[in-house]
Amino acid sequence: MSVLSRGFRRGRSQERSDGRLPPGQYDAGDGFPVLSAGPTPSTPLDRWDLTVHDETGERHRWSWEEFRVLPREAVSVDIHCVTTWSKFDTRWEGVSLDTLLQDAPTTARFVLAGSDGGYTTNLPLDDVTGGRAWVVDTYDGRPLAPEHGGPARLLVPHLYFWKSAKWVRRLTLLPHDRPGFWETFGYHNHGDPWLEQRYSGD
Ligand SMILES: Nc1nc2c(c(=O)[nH]1)N[C@H]1C(S)=C(S)[C@@H](COP(=O)(O)O)O[C@H]1N2
Ligand SMILES: [Mo]
Repeated sequence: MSVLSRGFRRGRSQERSDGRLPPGQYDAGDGFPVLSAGPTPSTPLDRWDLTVHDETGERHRWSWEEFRVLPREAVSVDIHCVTTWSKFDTRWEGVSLDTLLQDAPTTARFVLAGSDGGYTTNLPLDDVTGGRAWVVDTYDGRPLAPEHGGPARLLVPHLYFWKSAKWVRRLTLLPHDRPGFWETFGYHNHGDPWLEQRYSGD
């Protein structure tokens, strides 16, 4: 028993030699924890849409069929949850935010992602453009599971994973920053895992 649990702990806390484990994180290995602040919503695909808003109203809307034929990218990235697990080489497919936001108004400097169920999270536009963020609908070659944000979630792997809003439906472009759900409850406004920006004040 003690041998097993010691082996397990050593596995969990193992340092990577390649410098890909941010400070204070452990490698979750094959595990993929589910972290949701509420129940898993279920929106039928024929009622699903993704919209881009600014303060003057809706600028774009894609139905599921329209979203599915946008130019797609496959990405393999490491993800880092503020609760200290990291997962390496996760494989996703979806649409780059560069594609979704390509004619964003020049006044926009922030985006507030909004999800089915009411979750929100805020990001600087600079963090979600330049090939660093996607709306993904495929994980490891299969449709994204509902508990992991299916049919589609935001993926912003260079920030803590709470910024990757599951069940995303709306991207609101803003000239000024507006804190989202966890940011209002004390999480760091930016959330860079390499700087350990876990909580406000870090
Ligand atoms: N809509 C929504 N998105 C969310 C969350 C949530 O509660 N609701 N939790 C966030 C947090 S804290 C993390 S760590 C990841 C967890 O994603 P996973 O459940 O696929 O591991 O989703 C993020 N996106
Ligand atoms: Mo998290």
